[in-house]
Amino acid sequence: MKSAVATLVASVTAASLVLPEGVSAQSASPRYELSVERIHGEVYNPWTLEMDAVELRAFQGEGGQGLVAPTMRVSPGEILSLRVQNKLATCSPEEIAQLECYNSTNIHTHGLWVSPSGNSDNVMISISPGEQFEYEFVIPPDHPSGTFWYHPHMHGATSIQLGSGMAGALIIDGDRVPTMTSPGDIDILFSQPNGQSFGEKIMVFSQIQYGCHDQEGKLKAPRSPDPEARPWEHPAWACEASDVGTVDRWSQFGVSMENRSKRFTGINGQVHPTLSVLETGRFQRLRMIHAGLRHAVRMSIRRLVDGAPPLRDVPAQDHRAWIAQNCTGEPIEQFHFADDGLTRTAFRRTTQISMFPGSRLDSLVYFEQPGLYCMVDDQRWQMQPDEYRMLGILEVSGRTAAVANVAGHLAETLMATAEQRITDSAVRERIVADLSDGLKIGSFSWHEPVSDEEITGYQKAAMTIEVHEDGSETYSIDGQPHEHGRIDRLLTVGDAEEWELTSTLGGHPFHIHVNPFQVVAIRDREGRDVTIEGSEAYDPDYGGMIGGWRDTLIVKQGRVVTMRTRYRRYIGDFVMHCHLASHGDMGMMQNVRLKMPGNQHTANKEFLILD
Ligand SMILES: [Cu+2]
Repeated sequence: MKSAVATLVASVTAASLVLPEGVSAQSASPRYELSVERIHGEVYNPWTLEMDAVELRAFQGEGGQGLVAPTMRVSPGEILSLRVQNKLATCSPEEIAQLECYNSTNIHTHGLWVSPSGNSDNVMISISPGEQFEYEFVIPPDHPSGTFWYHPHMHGATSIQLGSGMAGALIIDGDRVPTMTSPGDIDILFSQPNGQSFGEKIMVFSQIQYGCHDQEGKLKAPRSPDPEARPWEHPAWACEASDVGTVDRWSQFGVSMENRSKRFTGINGQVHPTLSVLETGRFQRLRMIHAGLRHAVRMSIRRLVDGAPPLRDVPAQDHRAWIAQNCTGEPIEQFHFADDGLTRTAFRRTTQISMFPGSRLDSLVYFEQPGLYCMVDDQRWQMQPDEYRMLGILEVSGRTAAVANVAGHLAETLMATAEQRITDSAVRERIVADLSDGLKIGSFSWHEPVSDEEITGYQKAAMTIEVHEDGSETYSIDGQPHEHGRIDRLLTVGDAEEWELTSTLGGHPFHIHVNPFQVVAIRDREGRDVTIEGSEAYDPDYGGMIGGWRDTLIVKQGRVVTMRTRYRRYIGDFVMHCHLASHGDMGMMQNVRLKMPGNQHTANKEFLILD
């Protein structure tokens, strides 16, 4: 994998700044530079066991690894400065005429609680080819630490750009110690005083939707001879050795094409990588980011049997059998402690995590035995029965480090760290007592529940697909496809509201910018709670969600999601939308304006829809 250009990242540290006397630079303010350009790379193709050559739009910068964007890190109270240079070509007249022009771009800092205006997290910005833009994201001192991410949010071009793998991790690092009145960062418990910090692995899951075209420009998408074949029953999209796969056409997207392509979910820009940074005898933090387009990631980790044929020697049609034969170890327990970057009030123990596009999930894992482990993806969803896929292999090094009880060992390890790192005895005692009571970590959770008394109003949003008689489809929220300049919801800063989210057809990951929300209830058609493990109505995709805070949530047809959110601090215009990129591009999105109380906001009033 080669990148066309390695761009420089200049890190300006506090030491290099000249400041007036009495003014202290509180800390380093990180500065990053990204260029957006077409790069050449390779993607492993499990159907052919070959590397497919690709030419894709990509974020390039220091620390990037080809088809995944560089990781950015920043701390609360800092300003994240980011220069984005768009080095893509100006669209040709033909591209413009065919409405296939995808070379303008921008940045969304997904999940950050920052201003949606000006040169901050403003998705109304368009950076044209040849232009550069200086972003400044003021991370407030009371911003939670956690796993966030960034990606382009250029309406109409998001599928093409995200479907090229243009996404990277954006980590907020924190070292705030909790007090009796304010929360702290869970990170402090992962950094042991003996210097043995927990390991960390960032995994950016991508679904790169590349296709190869013949001389007439026709996509090489072979069809099954069976005219009744369903999308996943067609052969996978083909690429010959002399082809170069691209993501340049809208026709490569949509539910049918994304299923027909049979592309695999990759990790950090690679399909079926072997990730080899994990060690036995030490807790490891997995920072998982779903930066894909459509398919869920439902990952379990199981020991791979010794002597198994290498995964990369096994063609995709044989993977199911290979997994059944070789990924036979007991699933490794994951101690799930954050959703969408926001620390939960307790660890949740599970052997399979579930993620949909846009969401993040942090967990801790502990390996007792060295060796190779399977990352198995359970894709048994409604349209693809019995499908299991591989995400990749984990290579765990070190000596055997068996413990009698991993959960108990985790509690002890975290308690020992708390004992040493937290000086206030009352705070320390509370944290230790919480940890010993079912691994509770409420002192590290940044959002208080929204009480009934706090609610000032109600909102409803139905993610809607209308299928018309001629077979065409309309994608919208509440029936009106997204339109620039039309403000669909006018909300008031300081309010707290309860929302009801539904879907008329299919499942849609709902995402709203700026303020996260608290999940209050998820019910099925009969009104049954679907989040309780072991109950009849249980849906594992919603396991343990009640009470948790997040910014992205799958809303399935037949489910009613109730959530509550506070509109805090930031005013301005932003969006809420389905995070299946093609649905958002086709109009399943609304413009939201957060205004000051008492401010009637006349701008765009003629477009205002009030409900
Ligand atoms: Cu959708």
